[in-house]
Amino acid sequence: MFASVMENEADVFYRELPKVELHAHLNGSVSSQTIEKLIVRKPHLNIEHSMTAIGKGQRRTLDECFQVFKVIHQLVDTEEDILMVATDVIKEFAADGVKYLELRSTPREEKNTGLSKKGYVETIIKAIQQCKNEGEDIDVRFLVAIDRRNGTEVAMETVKLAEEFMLSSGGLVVGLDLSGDPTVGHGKDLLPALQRAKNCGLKLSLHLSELEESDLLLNLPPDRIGHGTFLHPEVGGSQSLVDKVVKNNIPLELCLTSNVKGQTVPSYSKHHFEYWYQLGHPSVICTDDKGVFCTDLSKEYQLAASTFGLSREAVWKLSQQAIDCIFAPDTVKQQLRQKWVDLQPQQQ
Ligand code: 6MZ
Repeated sequence: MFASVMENEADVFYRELPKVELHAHLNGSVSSQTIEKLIVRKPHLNIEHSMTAIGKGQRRTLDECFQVFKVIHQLVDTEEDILMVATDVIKEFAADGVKYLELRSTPREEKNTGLSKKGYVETIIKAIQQCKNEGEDIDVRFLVAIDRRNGTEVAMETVKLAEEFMLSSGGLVVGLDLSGDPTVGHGKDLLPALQRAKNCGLKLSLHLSELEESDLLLNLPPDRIGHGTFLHPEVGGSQSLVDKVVKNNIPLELCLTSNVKGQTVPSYSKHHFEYWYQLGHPSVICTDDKGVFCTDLSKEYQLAASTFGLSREAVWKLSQQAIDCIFAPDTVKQQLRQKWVDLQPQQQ
């Protein structure tokens, strides 16, 4: 047991590497330790660990992945739960060497527990502030997420909520995420909400999947792209989509384990990281759902390095360049760049 845990842990170099995490869904990031605490709080739900995580070597359809989130949502339905989950997740990222984190989550209302969407976001902000006050060495920002399953009206409400918090959170709420089951709804119906978000100064990170929809959404243009699995010609995309991404210099958030376990990419070696990395396009390694997919950011960097033959120097550069893609202002970028300089090993 101990040996297998050791085997799965990333090497020291990757754990000590300072990292930037830009694509992490809160409820997908809940660790097994935190799930354990939630299960103890809610024994009547009869939820077991195997229902909240996809282990080593396992694959699921994307639809099955979305079922897993539903189970976790049952476990996380009060402000108290959200506070615990968010502080645990932030501390775990910090312990993994993440120096800057953009967490994203879909505000939920739970009639049974009196949880409101506003209370949901406030609680996450509280968790971020608590971790800061406790001296955690990590700068955390928040992206309010739209789950496309909830339709256009909710999308617009979510943008208004995000707008409110962007103005009142002292810079902690920096943007908007569009996520959820890509087979539900159409991006064109969400355009007015996304356009409004953009106009009011929220940064946009969009999960791009369907081709026709991607073309439309790229015209906004978004500030970052989540996954971007089907953009390039070799996987059924097109050169014109690639050209739009390159012309607007839109960074990609790439999540290797998530894509392989969720079967949107056939294998690690066929992951589109290679395509974009070879183009020299800004590509940021991320976890997506570290709890559900049983990973962490150190492992993802190590996986990218071993799969695509990256030297340590190249890995260092990759993590450093992620700073250019963050949504926080330039002053934060400067601080992070200095941190990377201070932490750089003398000899690599
Ligand atoms: C699309 C995803 C996702 O918001 O409750 N989510 N959306 N693709 C993915 N790749 C596997 N992983 C997570 O976190 C869970 C929610 O994040 C989105 C889904 O809407 C999911 O319900 P929060 O914190």
